[in-house]
Amino acid sequence: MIKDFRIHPVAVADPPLRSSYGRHAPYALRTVIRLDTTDGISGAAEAHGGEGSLAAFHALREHVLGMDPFALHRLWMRWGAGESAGDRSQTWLVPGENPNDARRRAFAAVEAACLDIIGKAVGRPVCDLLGGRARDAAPFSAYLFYKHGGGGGEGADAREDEYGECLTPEAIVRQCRQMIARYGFREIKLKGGVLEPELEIETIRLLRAEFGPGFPLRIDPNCAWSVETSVRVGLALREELSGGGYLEDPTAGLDGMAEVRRRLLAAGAGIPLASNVAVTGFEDVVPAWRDSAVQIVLSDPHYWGGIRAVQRLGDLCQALGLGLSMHSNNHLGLSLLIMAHSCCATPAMEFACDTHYPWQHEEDEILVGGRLRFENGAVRIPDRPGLGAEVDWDQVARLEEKYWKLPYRRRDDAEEMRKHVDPAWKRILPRW
Ligand code: GKR
Ligand code: MG
Repeated sequence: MIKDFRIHPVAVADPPLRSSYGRHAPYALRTVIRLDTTDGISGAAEAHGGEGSLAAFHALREHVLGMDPFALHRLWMRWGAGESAGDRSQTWLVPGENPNDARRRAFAAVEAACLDIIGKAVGRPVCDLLGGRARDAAPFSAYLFYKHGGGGGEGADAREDEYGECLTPEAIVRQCRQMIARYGFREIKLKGGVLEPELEIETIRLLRAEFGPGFPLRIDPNCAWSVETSVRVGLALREELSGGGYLEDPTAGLDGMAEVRRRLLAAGAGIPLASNVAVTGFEDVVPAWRDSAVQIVLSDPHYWGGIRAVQRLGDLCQALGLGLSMHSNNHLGLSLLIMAHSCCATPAMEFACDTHYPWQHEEDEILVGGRLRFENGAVRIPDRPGLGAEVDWDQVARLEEKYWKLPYRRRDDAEEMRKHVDPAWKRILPRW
């Protein structure tokens, strides 16, 4: 039985990465939770951060205290019944800031912590509890960002800037070389929607010229483009985004995506469209498939409702003939483990998953033993029960102290743009 539920908001240094949402703040916000059972076993999980997540966890707490960690369906039946039916898309709100999926995000973290407990109780890793491993290691992609100079953090807490300013196609190629040399990634994702589309096309072409077709490429402008621009970029990059690559959320909404797909196909370009903006829950999958708006769904064990939700999504995608990949936001090692278990326990996960992990720093890791290691771009499931790592709770306490001292309570990339780049900056969709 669960006798204690601790909720720790934390702040983690983050470099000034750019996307169509704006610019990352010097700190990314996360929440680390801990459940303790009457048998003396504890489980942990990591989730989105800030005050919205915190409120959801505090509301969920009373349902979790006294529960059997095996009784996850019952918990969802009670808690998920209150889920709001409103818009869960990420068109305007970044993942983790939409109140309409706050309940499933909080549930997902409790599920991961309960699976951690169950794994420890029976002495097996989490993915072995869920049907076993489709693969022993989870492959991840090199997630490239245009960025300003700076490594994240502020003042005396500023971090080393490993990648420097990257606001040109050449600088992104350099960033990619560095990242691949360090982590061994075999697939590449570029966060677009930042520079003029012509420059982003050039960036993808330079990446192809440098790394060759053995490294599938994807670009994700988070809806910054009109249907016309999306088609123009798609046609310009029809070679580069084929062969295991994809075009992710070029434009807003399923109707827009469907129109892009129709026009690309009519021009003989079969590059698949992927989405984590328009497709964020099971409710969206059939409409996206029916209208041929999306060919690859990006899962995420955080906001889809947990590791088992990713497995169910994999089955649904397979039945509909859709591909499956995985989305990421800034995160620490505990989330990386949740993502790795989700990938390894889901046979349908055929693309390397996204991860922001290279953008965080050793000083902020909350796992005993430090940062997790990538081998050839993949994270091996640890040979330990549960999620496979011990949390350093003193470090969590230090990061929580920082959270309460700092003014950041939600992710607001537009505000950071106004502070540092252009006082009049507004998110405009489509921008090009
Ligand atoms: O970290 O700026 C970012 C990304 O734009 C992130 O917020 C997105 O959710 O990585 C994400 C995506 O694939 O859309
Ligand atoms: Mg995306």
